[in-house]
Amino acid sequence: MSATANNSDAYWMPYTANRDFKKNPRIIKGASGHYYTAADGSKIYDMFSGLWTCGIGHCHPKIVEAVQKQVAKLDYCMSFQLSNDIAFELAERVVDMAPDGFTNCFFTNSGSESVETALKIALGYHRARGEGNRTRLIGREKGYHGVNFGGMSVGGIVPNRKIFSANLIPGVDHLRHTYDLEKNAFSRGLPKHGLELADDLERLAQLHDGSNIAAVIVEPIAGSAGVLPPPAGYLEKLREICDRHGILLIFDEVITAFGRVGKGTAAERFGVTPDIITTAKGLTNGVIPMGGVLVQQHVYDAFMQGPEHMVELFHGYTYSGHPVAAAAGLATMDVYKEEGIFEQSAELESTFADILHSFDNHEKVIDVRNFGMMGSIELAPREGAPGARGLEIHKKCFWDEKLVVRNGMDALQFSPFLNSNVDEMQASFEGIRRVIDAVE
Ligand code: PXG
Repeated sequence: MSATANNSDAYWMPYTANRDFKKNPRIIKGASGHYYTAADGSKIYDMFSGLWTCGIGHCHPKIVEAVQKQVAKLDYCMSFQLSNDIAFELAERVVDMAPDGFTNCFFTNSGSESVETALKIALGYHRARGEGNRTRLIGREKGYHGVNFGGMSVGGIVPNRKIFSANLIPGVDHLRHTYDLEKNAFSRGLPKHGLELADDLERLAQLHDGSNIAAVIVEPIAGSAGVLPPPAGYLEKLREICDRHGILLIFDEVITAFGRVGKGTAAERFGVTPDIITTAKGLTNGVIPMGGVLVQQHVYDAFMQGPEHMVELFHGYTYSGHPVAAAAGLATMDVYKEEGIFEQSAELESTFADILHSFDNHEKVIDVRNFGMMGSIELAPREGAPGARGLEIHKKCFWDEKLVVRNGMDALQFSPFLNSNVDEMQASFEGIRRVIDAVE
């Protein structure tokens, strides 16, 4: 068969080598717990928990039931000047899970939309406080903040930006990335070197005058770029510089929130409190698309002025706070709590680190990185064909070892279930080792 499962070529797939994929499609038709079911009926162990989304596992009965009930009760209601009961309930629950000081949640439908929303809130915040001159946004090289124009502009992954170069939004600068193979290769947890890279923010504040900068956005741990934990002390230093200049700090926690690093947020784990946190993925365990932007009280309050009949923020989505998504979110929050998912994640992290770092001395491996339940094994690229080895491993893992392994170019990325079974996790990495050994 040359195209997809039903021999159709119509689907233009996202972030996929479409022509290569359609020659021999990898199609999933079901899932349960930690396993997918492939089109041929075989069971496939998911080493990426969806796409960093399904930390609890697939088709959790409690979430499935909540969604089924809600869709029969209230399928949709207008989201502007009207709302549904459970969106309010979910906002409360999410805010409770966030660090102290966070009081409000704005719902979106994806991580990309959460980022756009956060950037707009940052600009609106300063304007509302009489500092409309604060318009400059700072991102970081190798950052991933989704695919919309704002997020792409503050993002720093070159292939994502390349063809849109002339259309990126103006007034954006970037901190240097913190990836340093020479000094930090094979770090366990936070790398030791690179704290001084946070001073890039001070330099930009000197260059533009800090009073013109609205916000800096970083992933506490860069995910898409291949899992880059921050140098020890780096996030604390960013916070300090932001405070000095009145700059808002935004943590993009689309990956790191909801237990991925053993706590509700990476902010809590690192003890560094940003002003705004973007989330998505784990908010509903990936079951229904939904994102949320969490803000501290002072951010919300800045907007709550002027005539009460006026809309305070001219921004929102038709599906903001969608009742079925919110039902999935509420059930997800219940499972996180009832099953102690964040605690399980924290407990598994050192075993996961041991397994990953058993690849440190492999001849094809140039780096191994980990933090929480996030990890990467970076392979040496093949001469003249960067990314080819990574993709071949992804495919061979699927067909020969019945494993889903994500590759970003030659970096294999791992997002194990937060409630992984250690034996299964170990066995899956043995499968990967066989594949790494076997490929050229
Ligand atoms: N911010 C961060 C930090 C993300 O990781 C987004 C924003 C965008 O979310 P949406 O829901 O619009 O896709 C993401 C998404 C990878 C990978 O391989 C990760 C993402 C997307 C694609 C690939 O790690 N994360």
